[in-house]
Amino acid sequence: MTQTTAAAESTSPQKVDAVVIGAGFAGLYALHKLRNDMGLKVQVVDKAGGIGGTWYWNRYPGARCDSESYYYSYSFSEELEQEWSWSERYPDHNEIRRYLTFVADKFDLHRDIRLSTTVTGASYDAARDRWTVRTDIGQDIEAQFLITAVGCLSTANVPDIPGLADFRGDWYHTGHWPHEGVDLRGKRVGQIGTGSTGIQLAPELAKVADHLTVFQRTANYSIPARNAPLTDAFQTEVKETYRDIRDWAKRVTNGHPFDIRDQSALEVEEAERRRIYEQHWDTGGLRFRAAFRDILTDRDANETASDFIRSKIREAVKDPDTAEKLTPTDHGFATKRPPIDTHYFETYNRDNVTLVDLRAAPIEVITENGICTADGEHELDVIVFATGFDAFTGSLEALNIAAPDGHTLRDSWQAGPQTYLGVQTPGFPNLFMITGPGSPSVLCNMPVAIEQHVEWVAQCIAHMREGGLNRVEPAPDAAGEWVAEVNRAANATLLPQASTSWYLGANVPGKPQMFLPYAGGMAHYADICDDVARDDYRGFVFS
Ligand code: N01
Repeated sequence: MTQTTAAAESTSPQKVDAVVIGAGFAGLYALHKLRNDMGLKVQVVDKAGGIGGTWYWNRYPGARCDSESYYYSYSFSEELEQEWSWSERYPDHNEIRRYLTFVADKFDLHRDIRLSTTVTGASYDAARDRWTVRTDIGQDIEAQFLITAVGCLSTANVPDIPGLADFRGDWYHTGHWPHEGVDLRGKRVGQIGTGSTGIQLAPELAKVADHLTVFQRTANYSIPARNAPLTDAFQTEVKETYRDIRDWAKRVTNGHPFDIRDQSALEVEEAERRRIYEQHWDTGGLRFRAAFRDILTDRDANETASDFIRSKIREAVKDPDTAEKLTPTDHGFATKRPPIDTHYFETYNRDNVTLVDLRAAPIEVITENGICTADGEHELDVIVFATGFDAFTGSLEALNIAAPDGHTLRDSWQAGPQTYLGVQTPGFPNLFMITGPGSPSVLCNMPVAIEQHVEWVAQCIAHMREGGLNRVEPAPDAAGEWVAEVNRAANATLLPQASTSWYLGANVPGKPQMFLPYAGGMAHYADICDDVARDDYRGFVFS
């Protein structure tokens, strides 16, 4: 081959049927479905150096899934279910990456995944109905379909605190934890943030750091995870009943195969209510939410659950002043995503752990020596930001995807994302989002939400191919009505009442505030999607 031909080949676009951005749970399944089941030519790209999506990046001490391992997994292959065995009730990040690697090996996925490749932009040629996806490795990729599988929680939110650049120690965001780990022995560590991540992290940091100072803005509820190794008997039972487990996960609100008790918290006597809460507390994990049917819909019912957990915090934390600071009073249990923990509250009984209440003394500045609050300076060697993500929209907007009229997603979503079913947005033909804003996503056990979306998108693409259709996008009216439905569903719950929640975009300064996931329940949502498809893809415009 001559040099000129080689240069021309390296710059001429790669041509495929579909580009998938992201190689986590969603991207891997999209590749398998579209390529292995449907015969499409697919290219997956991911800026990470390995597969795993969120689990490639989140390697902070204590990083572990809050869904239970046996159902935080794919259901599409019975063979896979039988071949893979989970070791613990909640898988840690290492085990999840091993699982996804096993999946990628088994279904021969690696050969169509380009890692360490960042998408820098995408534009649509309306004359040819083709997306051109630009990357930082120089070669464009052309495809009829562009599918984002970038996750809902992928863009780190590092708060803009003055002085960070002056800090002489090291600082990390949990979502970009160094793969080689961080040696915290003998160090004074400051942790900002007490969401699900911070609550997993603090007990682990406290075990190794010389001293841990936790900077808390909002006190949080948490339920003991009660993690434990899975017994052989349990694993056998799961494998024998997997079909029932998967069906169960699909017919319930949150994609977790357990039923919510069909009783109001207000229907029972106080002693009986306490007994039921104790029972669920002992079971541990997200199952606690299933104690009564109205914990998330009735303020008084919610208060009984909130009060129960407050009493547990006061029992666990020996110093009454620290216990009071750790006790949430400004929002109800589970109106923000409920964390689960392993000895989180007990961690504050250690001599090497201090809690700083930022409501009483806010952070003013980061100095070269540490963090200065209104009460004075806390000297630190390391600062860890467990401050969450620019959820739902951050990663999508960063892709710099432009519609045929030149508007980017960021331009179009200035007042908040407008999507139809969370799967497409008007003006962006043949762009599909897996677990996009306006779909149940984070309110559901993610693999259940992901499989449903991938399968629906695949079905839509098959419909287009069978009908000789080149282009699909939602009608603006359909998106407007769907946004109204997302708001209606949210307002039927207590979820929008937690005013600092990332469900509302409230954690990122300047972000438009609207309730972003669909709270109408996964099973109900899947029925709507199926009904739309049966009704000739009502609300979508094909050409
Ligand atoms: O982030 P968060 P996260 N100054 O946004 C605080 C998923 N997840 O990474 O509440 C001081 O919930 C902020 O305070 P406040 C799960 O869906 C899953 O913990 O805004 N503090 C809060 O305490 C989860 O919900 C798993 O007042 C600041 C914290 O930082 C989602 O990821 C494990 C601040 C951020 O909490 C996000 O959780 C972990 C500031 N300027 C996470 N800015 C598994 O299933 C923010 N904070 C394994």
